[in-house]
Amino acid sequence: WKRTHYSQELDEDMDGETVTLMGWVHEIRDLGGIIFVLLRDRNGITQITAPSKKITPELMEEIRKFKKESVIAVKGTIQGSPKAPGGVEVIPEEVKVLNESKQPLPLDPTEKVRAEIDTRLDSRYLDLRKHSISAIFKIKSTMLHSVRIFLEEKGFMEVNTPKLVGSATEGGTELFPITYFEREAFLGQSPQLYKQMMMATGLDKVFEIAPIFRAEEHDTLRHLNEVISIDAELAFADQEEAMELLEKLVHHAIKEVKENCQAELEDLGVELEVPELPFPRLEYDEVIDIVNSKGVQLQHGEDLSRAAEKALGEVMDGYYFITNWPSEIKPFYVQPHEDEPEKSYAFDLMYRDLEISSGATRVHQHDLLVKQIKSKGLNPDSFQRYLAAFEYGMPPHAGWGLGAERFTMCITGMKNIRETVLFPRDRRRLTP
Ligand code: AMO
Repeated sequence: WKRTHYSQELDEDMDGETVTLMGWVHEIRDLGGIIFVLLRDRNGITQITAPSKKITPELMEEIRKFKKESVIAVKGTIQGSPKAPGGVEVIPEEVKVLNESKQPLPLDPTEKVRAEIDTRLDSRYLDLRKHSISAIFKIKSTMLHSVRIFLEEKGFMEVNTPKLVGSATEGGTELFPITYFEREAFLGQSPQLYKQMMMATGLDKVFEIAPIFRAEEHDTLRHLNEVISIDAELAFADQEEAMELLEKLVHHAIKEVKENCQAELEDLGVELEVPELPFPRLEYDEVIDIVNSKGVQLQHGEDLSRAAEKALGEVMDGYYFITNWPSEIKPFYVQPHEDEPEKSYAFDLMYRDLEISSGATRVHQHDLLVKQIKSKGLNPDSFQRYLAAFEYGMPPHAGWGLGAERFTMCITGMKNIRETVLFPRDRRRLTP
């Protein structure tokens, strides 16, 4: 037995041809004299039609015993059938149950009975049999692929940095401590320090696509404890170049998804719009005015609250940058303005009310970096090896981190970040 075709490869022009399909029993309808089985495979569904007039009683009995979600192989002849999905049906000649599914099912892949997200995540292998769910991951995969191609074409080299680390990088979010032999260590919150150290190597342009770990305690639709971060760092560059790279990458990835994932977007009912370049740029001070004008309190020097993000999202429809953030709410590695050090060269990329990326021109001057580490209440001694890279020829540089799941949410229209991760990790969930 060898599979010859996927469901989607069958059409009326193949009338009379013999094919072998393999997949799952999506549905079975037994009308006595005729049995209809819907066989579902990676891309589609084919109707297997078994009329007692045309096939042997033994074969009829074998088919009658099929159970929902069992894995089957069907060898048969194609016959044009305008009413069947895809315009064809297959009249079976031989069938084989490759593996029988237990009954009852923990959830119904035909979606006649809708399941809660927790039930779905518990049985993710079954949940993903729905084409409307696997579509999200095909889109995510296309997005990640297009990001890699885009960055490589721009001269970026893909790197891998450690996820077992000795110190914090981002203020604000908590670290996951782990036991590292006789010492304490942490799961990496961001490749920040490593991608910056790469700038001192002469490799100039690097990117990494890898997990980051955040011990965020809150339970929201936008946070997980493990996500994939798309990180880029560019030497001899400032925030303007970093922002331009980021907006072009976002634009390119959306264009690629629109071109290559038509069926998946349709499965999700998404009309994807390719955003126009350049993206609007708002200054932090303007954001305060907008938010306050919507009746939401936001003081200068505060990070955006959820209410502030929502108010902003009502005014700003697509992708946009927020620039000139106060230094006090940005991490130590962000370059302050020379003449007005309370302002920084940091930016966030937003989509409506959702932050999808942060970036900045970095501090490349050793002494200023030490000063900023201290002013954030951190100890420069724990950054010794990182700081050393700034003493022997560190070029000016800039970069950003783009959350792969939040970006996938923007493209697929998902409201819950859990929908965009195969096996999400949140405060309550560590399995499967
Ligand atoms: P930041 O902490 O803003 O910046 O993270 C960058 C982007 O990563 C995503 N992200 C998350 N997504 C879901 N759940 C989380 N818990 C979570 N944490 C982060 C978001 C966010 O915009 N080192 C800097 C980047 C840089 O300056 O290069 C950083 O990590 O989409």
